[in-house]
Amino acid sequence: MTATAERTAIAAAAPASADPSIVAWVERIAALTEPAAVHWCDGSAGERAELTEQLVDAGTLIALDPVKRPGSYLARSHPDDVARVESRTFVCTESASDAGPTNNWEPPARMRETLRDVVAGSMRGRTMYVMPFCMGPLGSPLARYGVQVTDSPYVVLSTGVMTRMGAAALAHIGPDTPWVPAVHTVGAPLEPGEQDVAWPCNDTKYIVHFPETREIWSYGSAYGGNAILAKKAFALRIASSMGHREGWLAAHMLLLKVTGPTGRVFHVAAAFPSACGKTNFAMLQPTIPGWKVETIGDDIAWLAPGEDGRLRAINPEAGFFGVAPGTGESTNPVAVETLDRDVIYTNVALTDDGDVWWEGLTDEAPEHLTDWRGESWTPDSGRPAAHPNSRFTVSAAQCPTIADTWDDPAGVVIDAVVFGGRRASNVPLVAQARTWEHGVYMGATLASERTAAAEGTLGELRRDPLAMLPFCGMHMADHWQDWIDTGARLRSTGRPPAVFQVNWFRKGADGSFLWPGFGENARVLAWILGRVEGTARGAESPFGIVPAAGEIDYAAAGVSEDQWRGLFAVDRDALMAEADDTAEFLYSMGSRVPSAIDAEHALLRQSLRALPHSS
Ligand code: GTP
Ligand code: SPV
Ligand code: MN
Repeated sequence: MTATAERTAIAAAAPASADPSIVAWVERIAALTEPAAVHWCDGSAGERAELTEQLVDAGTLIALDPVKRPGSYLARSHPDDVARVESRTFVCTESASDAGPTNNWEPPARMRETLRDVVAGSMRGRTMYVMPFCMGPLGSPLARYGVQVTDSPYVVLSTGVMTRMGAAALAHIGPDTPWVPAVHTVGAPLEPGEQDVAWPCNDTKYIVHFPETREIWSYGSAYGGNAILAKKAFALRIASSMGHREGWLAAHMLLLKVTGPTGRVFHVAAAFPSACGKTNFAMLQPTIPGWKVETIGDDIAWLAPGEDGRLRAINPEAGFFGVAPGTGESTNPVAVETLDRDVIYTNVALTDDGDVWWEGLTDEAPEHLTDWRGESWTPDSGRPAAHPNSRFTVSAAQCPTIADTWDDPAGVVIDAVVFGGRRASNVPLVAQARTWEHGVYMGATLASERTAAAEGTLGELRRDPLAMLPFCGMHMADHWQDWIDTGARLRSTGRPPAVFQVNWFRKGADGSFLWPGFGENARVLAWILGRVEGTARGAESPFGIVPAAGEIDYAAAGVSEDQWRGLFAVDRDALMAEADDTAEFLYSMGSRVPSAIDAEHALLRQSLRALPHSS
């Protein structure tokens, strides 16, 4: 077939509702990547069933026991394609200074050339799938659109769960609708007659963003955030830059709805770095009577001041791509129930009777398993059965605690904003910011111990401002300024939400967690909302406002008085050293750091200097 005939075939196969701009782009990418076929996804159940069957035949998916796990499958990735690759993630703005010091940068022209070279012919022997998708409720003024092409049917299934993908999204993209083009290839072309592998990928990887022209290119990985480009690449990196220009905020935040004992309804947006507790907090089951928590989102929120002057938020996603290890009846029973059907599991262990298992699902491991690499495993094997970053992909709609407002096109009104990290020391269980600006400072200077969600050394403490370090598609300090400006806008018409910092992970001298976490976090949440309502008492501390004595019944959570004191301990020397480190960090961010952030830092220093010396 000649190139021209092929292009005509693509146009002929395109749905009638496809905007010509999409068809032309698909033709261009097909000419570059040379797929054997092009499939326009409609997002239907039939399409899903067909692709699933194809992936089972190819050995990419293993069908789980249809009684124990109906409609559910296990995928085992290539052992080197198990997490996001931050070192291979690029933000390519015309000027390096617009990507800022926290991003890998290359000049767009050079990166385009590199990409053209690696991507040329990369889909040979494979089908290119075209996935129109919508982030946010279809038709919502806050929703945004995109089209991803991919040569991975596993990525098609995942995107089908995680976004509103298919014909309905396509129908919403008219001639005047901006849409973000996203190219994804596993980078493993097949020669004629070549046998495919279960998880094709490439040692070379590129996850590239062009925020100014709003494009995404991803090469070499089929894993999570590297490949489901609607998620981190679009809904955080490109979206942070879109929001900068349009007056809204993209945040690595869960959203939850809380009904208090008086019947008052609150909404909370909370940012925690990867694998630091968002999904768990979003599905929290309160241990205190009278409180009800419902789920709106577990990973990403788009926030915008509404016409009423209140901060509103939507969850742009439609599913959960959640961390499996640690998810069990005693920690997150809601997730366990959500996972009882129609789930794609990636890199968990397989039981001998066709079920899945991971560390923390049950207290005791089964006597025999097949581990995430496909090898025989027993409790004496001395290695985890599930990969620490193994995940489940499941539709949000099947979560038993999903709020009926979770897909409200108008979004929900946010009453409290929370920032949290994984901190063994220095950071208290909870503190309220004195002002919006103080809250943005807490978020901007957030540090957290590294997890398995990306490559790197586990446990190493690093700054993760606003939990956005790997996800900010712009200069980080400009993103802080967007937060400061949002507060100013909200203040001009009403009141910005209250802001808090939490830390579920503080450890005692013996190295164990001081706070039981999970459902008991409801005690902290109740105090937070009590502060919003004006009913809970606080006390001044260098961290901000902490619960006054007697405000949180820690004993009922099984926490001793000593442990409670440990959760709020103020070690002057350690805090001074951290403040020095913060100063260096702020300096490293350059001259764009908002003056309000510098002012908050000076205030913190002042309050630390006023403290009595550590005994
Ligand atoms: P991403 O999907 O990577 O963005 O992660 P996430 O922020 O949604 O984290 P998630 O809720 O999946 O939790 C990650 C890990 O932290 C899991 O192993 C949880 O069991 C554990 N975890 C969550 N909440 C708590 C808590 O309150 N206390 C303790 N000790 N561990 C927690
Ligand atoms: C994270 O790492 O924050 C995730 C998983 O939510 S991924 O989609 O792979 O980025
Ligand atoms: Mn995340």
